[in-house]
Amino acid sequence: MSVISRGFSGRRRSDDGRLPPGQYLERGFPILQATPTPAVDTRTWQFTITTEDGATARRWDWNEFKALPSERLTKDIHCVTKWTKLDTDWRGVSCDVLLDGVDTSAGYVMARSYGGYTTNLPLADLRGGRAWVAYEYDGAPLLPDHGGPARLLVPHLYFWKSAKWVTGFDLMTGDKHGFWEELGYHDYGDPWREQRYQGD
Ligand SMILES: Nc1nc2c(c(=O)[nH]1)N[C@H]1C(S)=C(S)[C@@H](COP(=O)(O)O)O[C@H]1N2
Ligand SMILES: [Mo]
Repeated sequence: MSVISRGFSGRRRSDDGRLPPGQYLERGFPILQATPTPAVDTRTWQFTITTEDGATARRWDWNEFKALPSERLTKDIHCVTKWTKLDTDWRGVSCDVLLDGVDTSAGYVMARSYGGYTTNLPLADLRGGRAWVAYEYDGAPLLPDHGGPARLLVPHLYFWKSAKWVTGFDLMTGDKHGFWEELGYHDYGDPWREQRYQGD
């Protein structure tokens, strides 16, 4: 932090405007999950993309996935339980790379995970440099409790959309509920519009 980043309130200016409504600043990295951490072996790991007709359009094993072009990025993340963590540091493969050339007219995606977790998103939100399949955190392999070996990272939506232990995307013509959405969480989940629950 530079000296000029201190505003008159004494708060770091870099935090100003970065907390969505109803969120508080978290300095640790909480672990939140509906099921125990699954054992995911990179020797059998795979990531697949299926299109709306059920066909498998893309498949990578771990070595193929790690050979894809990756990016290191710094993002703020926002959990619906009201914590926000600033400047989290990741490496991952952009979903633009994963979806490149996939022939589809689907509007939605179900992300699915080892262990059975699912979450739905508009396909457009995985495009445009806004979503990654991340496999490093703070310069080290992503820990299993945080979704390692690889998790979805969609920082512009509440963090439940960032499926840990992700194993692929199923492209869908219409929207469907994933795990938390079926239990009442919002279909889209924009933290800046406080879309926590269905109807928000
Ligand atoms: N597979 C899977 N992914 C998941 C979840 C889960 O229960 N299972 N929980 C979600 C929720 S609610 C949050 S807030 C984040 C938490 O990620 P973290 O444990 O790395 O902080 O993971 C999301 N991804
Ligand atoms: Mo969450």
